[in-house]
Amino acid sequence: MTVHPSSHVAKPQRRLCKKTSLKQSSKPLIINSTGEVSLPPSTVARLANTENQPPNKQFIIKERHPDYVVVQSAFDRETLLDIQQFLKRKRPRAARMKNEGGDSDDERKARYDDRDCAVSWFSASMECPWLHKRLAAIVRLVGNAEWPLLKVGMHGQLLCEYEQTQYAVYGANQHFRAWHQDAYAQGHDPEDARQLTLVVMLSERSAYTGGTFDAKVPGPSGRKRIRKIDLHAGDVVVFPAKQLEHRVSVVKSGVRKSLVFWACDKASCKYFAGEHV
Ligand SMILES: O=C(O)CCC(=O)C(=O)O
Repeated sequence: MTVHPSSHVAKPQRRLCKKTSLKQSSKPLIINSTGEVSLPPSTVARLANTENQPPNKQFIIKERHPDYVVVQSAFDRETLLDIQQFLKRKRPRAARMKNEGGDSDDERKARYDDRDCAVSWFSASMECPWLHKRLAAIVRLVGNAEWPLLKVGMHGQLLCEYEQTQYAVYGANQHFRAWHQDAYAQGHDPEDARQLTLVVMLSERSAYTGGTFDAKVPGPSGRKRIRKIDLHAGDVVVFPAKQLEHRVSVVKSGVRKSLVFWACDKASCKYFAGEHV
């Protein structure tokens, strides 16, 4: 489990009110007075085109497993470039892990030395609404369709909260090799409200070696076995946060980048029971 540096309250990290041209970038980023990053018109048109498709045609399922689903090219090359542009403003720092030790529920969680990568957190809904919209659509149309863990409102909208989005960067020899779940049904931390996880692969397969996304799934005999999930840039792996044990193996060369997006339900979490609700 990754410890979120702040609470679930989504806050933009910085607010800029001008047109910013990034170094080494051919495309300018348009940042409005509330700090939101606007999309280039070409991306707006592409995304609108996708949203007009019937729900079952919006996303291509590349792999369906009882414990996870892989959405193929949920973000195309152009949109990935727009995401990279947005992320250039972020300054990822060494990730922290939670393990308070003893026999608390945190014993289940990964240890400090089992992870070595850099992360940065941002509110997708506030800083990059088009990205948030696409991720939330995957939660609704893929994740919650597969595992109906989130309540649905009268108009089909999900009654859930979204945690801040994690941007992770793994250089050579870095990893998240600790087997972990993103949340625990018996856990007492705010993160245990996570119900569905989306991991977005940002890097091309040729950009790094190693760094596989591994899942522990039941084998034919019932014993768990390791499955290396093949992720190409733009693919998204979706899974129930309180169910799938997973890890990222050591990156041998190059740089691997990902986003992790969580849809949460406070009612599913002991932390928010009683006085915390
Ligand atoms: O970077 C990834 O592919 C997954 C990261 C992860 O498992 C996590 O942050 O919990």
